[in-house]
Amino acid sequence: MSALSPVSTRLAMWRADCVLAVLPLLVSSAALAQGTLPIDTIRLPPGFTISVLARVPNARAMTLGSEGTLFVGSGSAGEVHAVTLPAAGKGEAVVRRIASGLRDPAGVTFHNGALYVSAINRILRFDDIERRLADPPAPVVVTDRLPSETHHGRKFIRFGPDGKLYSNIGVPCNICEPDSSHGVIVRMNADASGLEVYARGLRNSVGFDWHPQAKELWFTDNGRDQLGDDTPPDELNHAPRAGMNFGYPYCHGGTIADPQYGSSHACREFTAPAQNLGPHVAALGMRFYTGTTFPAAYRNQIFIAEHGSWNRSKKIGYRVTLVKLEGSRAVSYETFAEGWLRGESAWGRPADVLVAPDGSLLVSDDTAGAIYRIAYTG
Ligand SMILES: [Ca+2]
Repeated sequence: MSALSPVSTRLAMWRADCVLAVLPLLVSSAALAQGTLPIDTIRLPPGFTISVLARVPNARAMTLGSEGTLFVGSGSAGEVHAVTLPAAGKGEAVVRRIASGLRDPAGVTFHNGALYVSAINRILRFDDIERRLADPPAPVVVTDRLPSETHHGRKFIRFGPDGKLYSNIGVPCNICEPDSSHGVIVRMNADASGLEVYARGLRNSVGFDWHPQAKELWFTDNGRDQLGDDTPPDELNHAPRAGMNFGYPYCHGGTIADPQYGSSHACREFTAPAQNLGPHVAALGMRFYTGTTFPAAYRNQIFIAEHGSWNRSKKIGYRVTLVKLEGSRAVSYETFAEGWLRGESAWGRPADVLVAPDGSLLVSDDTAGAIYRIAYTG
């Protein structure tokens, strides 16, 4: 994201300051969902099928409520939507807009009946939301003290198995030596007290999840730009404990010294990625597959939404990839779903992945404005 012009900065500030317009609105039903998206051009492994579950404008991060409602954040659209999934995968999803006028509400997570939504420097909480989808409450401001830069300023938020609320805080630059509060993943109590850095040496992580059995954190990190088409890689990292440093801005991909900053710290000082991903693929959301309806080989393996490159002469990414683990070691990195990129033109961009209650894999797309459902039908 480039620096905002003064005019758009004023607009962003105005949007941040204005009273939230919380207007429930039935946006669409699945009857409209298939639309004109060329979904049949998506290529998947044998036995898998993809369909459009719902149309959701600018769909970014996804989370599930305890009663099964899918919540979807957005970027510049400023909206949050609730999707009531069809029972047993049949029938139509119902999409409701439950918040608007927010500043880049890209992150959503659910805890104790409440939906938490990030909005750059703020985290908001919508209490008892699943009982109030048609009449959403005004949000409670959990905190407004996260960093307010818009460059890498969207916050991906999740509650961890320790009950803490985790968020990325990206660096406000392409490459720079950040202060101690940027280039990190932080965690805090649900009321935003007790904030501490969990991991540092990141450029910008827009997706993380915990291994379903080991309960250890894994996260994607987006590599720097302007080092050529094929370097550095994006990263999948493993942070089993607090206090680890993953190398930015000194070392990229475990072995690549940064031309500007690499002389002051060696790569061996840092934790290398568990898996190097494609260069500039923009790895965003990731989830362990915890369902039971995909073949057993997928159980507890990692799906990654690759939003797609801009800083490359030939585009790559625009796909969903799969990293397989043996224990806590990554052993393969392969394409799972592709076809949003046709030549040098992309009709859609995966932003997040989530395992639905029925074991299907949901994929959000902020460009086509869609939630896809990938099912195994054998
Ligand atoms: Ca790194």
